[in-house]
Amino acid sequence: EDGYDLWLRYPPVEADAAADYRASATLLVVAGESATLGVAADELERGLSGLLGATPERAGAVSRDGAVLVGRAGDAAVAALGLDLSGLGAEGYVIRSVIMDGRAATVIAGGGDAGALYGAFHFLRLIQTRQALTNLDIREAPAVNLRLLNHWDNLDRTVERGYAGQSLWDWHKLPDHLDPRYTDYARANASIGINGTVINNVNTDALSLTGPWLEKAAALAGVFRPYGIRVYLSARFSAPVEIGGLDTADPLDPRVQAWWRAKADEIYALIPDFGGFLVKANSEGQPGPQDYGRSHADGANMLADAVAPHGGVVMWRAFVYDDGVPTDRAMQAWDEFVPLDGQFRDNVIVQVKNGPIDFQPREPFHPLFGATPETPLMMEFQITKEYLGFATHLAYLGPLYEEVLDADTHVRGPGSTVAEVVDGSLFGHRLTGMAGVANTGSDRNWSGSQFDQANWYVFGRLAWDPGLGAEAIAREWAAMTFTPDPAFVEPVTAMMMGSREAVVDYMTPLGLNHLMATGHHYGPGPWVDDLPRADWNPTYFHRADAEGIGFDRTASGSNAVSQYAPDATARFADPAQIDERFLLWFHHLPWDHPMPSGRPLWDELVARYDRGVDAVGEMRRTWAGLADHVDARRHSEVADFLAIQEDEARWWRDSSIAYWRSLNGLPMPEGHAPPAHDLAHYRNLSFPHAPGHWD
Ligand code: BDP
Repeated sequence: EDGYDLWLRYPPVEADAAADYRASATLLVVAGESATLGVAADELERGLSGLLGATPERAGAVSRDGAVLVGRAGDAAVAALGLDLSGLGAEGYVIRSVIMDGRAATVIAGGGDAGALYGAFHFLRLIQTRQALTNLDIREAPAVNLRLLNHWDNLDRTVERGYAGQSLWDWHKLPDHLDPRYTDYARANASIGINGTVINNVNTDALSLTGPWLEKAAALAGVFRPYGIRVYLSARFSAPVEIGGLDTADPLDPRVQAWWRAKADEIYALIPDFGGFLVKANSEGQPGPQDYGRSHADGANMLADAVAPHGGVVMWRAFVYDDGVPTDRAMQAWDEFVPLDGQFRDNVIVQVKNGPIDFQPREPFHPLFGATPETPLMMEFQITKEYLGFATHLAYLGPLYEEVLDADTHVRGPGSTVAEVVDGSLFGHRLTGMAGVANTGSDRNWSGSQFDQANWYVFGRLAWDPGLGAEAIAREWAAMTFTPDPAFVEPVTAMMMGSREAVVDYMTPLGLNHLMATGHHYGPGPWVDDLPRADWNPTYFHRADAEGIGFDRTASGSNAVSQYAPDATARFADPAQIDERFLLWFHHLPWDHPMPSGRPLWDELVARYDRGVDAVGEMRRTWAGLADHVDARRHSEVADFLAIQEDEARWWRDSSIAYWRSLNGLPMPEGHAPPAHDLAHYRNLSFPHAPGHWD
């Protein structure tokens, strides 16, 4: 057990439960023929034979009690059942206990191919999580259309912000050799409803749009297709110049438009179900329409027109910040995109990070959500933990995703959640989506750590249904990935649910953010103030001095708070009303500001750091106590990583406290130990390639 099998392990169920399950899976009847039904049937065979120790016989009809029938709405055997399959779309499905020809059977009926496959995985999950297979009456359809992984994978096989080895895509051997791992990747994604993958980095190379690279992409698309997964590409805006021989990439120039149309035609000839383009433009030095005095809408629409005849989409990112020092970087996306509302083509969707800065351990929701009634927005979450301790720190991101999706934008009155913006219901949009920046790589365990697999898993499950709840998903994942024994699942679920808050506490408590050291974003660097752009420096974000700490985003400061709807603004703008988790994001406050706990701000801050470190110690103890439930290899890997995490949580705590004290001169609050070393010690630590022992 090295984690390769993810949550699709299918080990034998306990003997006393197996008999009942076997009685409900005696025969496998596939109602029609297609590549997707083929892989659905294969997965059912594989899963059932692993879980139940008996491969169900394949049969042409339900001739015995306990048959499993899998098919699509249009297949005769499914249609004959007269089930209500309306409104499922191609990806929805029902799973029902039925009587067919006098026999008890379970039907897994997809609206289309993908639905049948998703239903098959759901059926297996029922057994994996030890639910009964009797009286089933399940109906599912995805909340959003585009459920995508974004791979920040480069053509040299490095992965930007990837902590799990090299890129999964072995470009060198593509398109001629198809690593079986591509198929397992597709299975894993299909099992959680992910239906698209952007295979190259948003900081992209125009080369990826040249013939040989398109052939490699087409080869991957061929592997993924039966699993209902489409390939998308990040497109470099200046490609017409770099690989097209033009002297401009101006989106209003007819030659540029013609070049992109021809490029789209070329791509679709190779990949008929190509999904479309993802674009990072005019951000962090990337080229874009503004280089020619044009707007994001001009750029997006030009690409949208090129893919529209083929049914493709353009996902245009709103993560923009450019040269010059803004008053408040958190405001730039709203400033640039709100005026463009209503100007985008129907096949453009604007992709917005969950928060206004950049994938911090905690941020308030991005103010664009709810601010563009005429423009569909898709959510961009980061699955890879760029700012949350890479692969070694255990942080289950379900609560982060859930917190953002459940956040109330107030734009159409109370209860106008971010999830309703994203699923299209708030403004009636049909094009909807969620993207997750992937954490996969060539490591045997895919994600760099066993528990980071859960972040891939929860992303997919919440993109399918934002209402599922992070906790239920954690429970499901833990049961499938390790063991469904409640003596394991309950403590592990509790540990996972508290883990992200622990990271927030020891890295960036009370709304602080972006305090990570330069470049790599790993360890603490709250003192860093020497980077060329003001907004790359942690000091820009925390604004601490002798008197106080925090970024004033109210009317007396940058007034970023005014970008939210009035009710949300009122809540955030008042230090007495604001949720203290966002306090220092919006307010600059004196160190003795009284907190809801009754403690002054300084004491509260120190208490949070200690709470974070203690929580990691508790996680270690919990995990140590579960050794009997987990195979030795995975158990010890997790235990090692938790030890690293505890050590580094203390590093974060001690160095941050030492730094704040160098500014405020305050004594340690009673009962809290001073940092182990002085500030100079922490400032002088450096680890050019990888961290070592900091102490
Ligand atoms: C930041 C990353 C950077 C990405 C950028 C983006 O540090 O590597 O290129 O986001 O999303 O979080 O474009």
